[in-house]
Amino acid sequence: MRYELYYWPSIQGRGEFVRLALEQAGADYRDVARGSGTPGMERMLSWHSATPPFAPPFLKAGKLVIGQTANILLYLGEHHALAPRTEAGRLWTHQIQLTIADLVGEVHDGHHPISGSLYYADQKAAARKRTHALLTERVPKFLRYFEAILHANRSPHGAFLVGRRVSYADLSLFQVVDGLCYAFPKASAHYRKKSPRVHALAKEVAARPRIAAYLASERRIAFNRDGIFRHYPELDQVIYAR
Ligand SMILES: N[C@@H](CCC(=O)N[C@@H](CS)C(=O)NCC(=O)O)C(=O)O
Repeated sequence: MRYELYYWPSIQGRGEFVRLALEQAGADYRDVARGSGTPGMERMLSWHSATPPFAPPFLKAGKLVIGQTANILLYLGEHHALAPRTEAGRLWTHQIQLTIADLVGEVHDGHHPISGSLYYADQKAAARKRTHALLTERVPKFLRYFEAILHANRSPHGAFLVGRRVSYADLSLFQVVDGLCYAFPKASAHYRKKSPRVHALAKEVAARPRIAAYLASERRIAFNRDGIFRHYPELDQVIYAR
């Protein structure tokens, strides 16, 4: 089956979490809007079907149309061995993914604290305050949490978030680390020291053959100022170890 991924064609955004899972799975997929623009996606977002997605990304898998990033990954995890088979393992992986989604939302709100429909330039003062809290309190707390999970799950075979094999949650954590490094290079220098397991996992994911090939390909859209992880030098802060 050839999947159809529907997402904005010029940003990594939330679609990237799905792209990484599809790439690691070696799945056959079409990134629809990158090939033929957004009209097809917008048609499906007119909410005329009985089970419409609210927003992109969404994935067409045969007759299924699956929305919400974490929900798409729940599906792909099950169908491509990117999550454990047990109920407890599947739910745990999903739980981690939902936590990553919370972090992603907070990163977005750093540069758009008042509204996504206003320009960054129109909410700069609030963005500065929000990003200060994001970088000094929230990101460190999330990273401490992932660090604790990796510590608890360590094994001689390496350290994944769940079980003994790579899961979609590991791919997503890589994406978060890569995004943070791009958006906040100064703060990330501190995070690298404080969360070595998280950063080692991100490095391991980036080096996996299918992911490395994807990252080097034209399919990987470069980070930019339209996505979730944005580099505004005035928001990046040097954080001193506590
Ligand atoms: N919770 C959803 C959020 C989806 C979302 O916010 N999509 C963005 C792009 S990353 C969008 O286009 N939203 C349009 C809107 O919310 O009106 C998910 O994780 O997939």
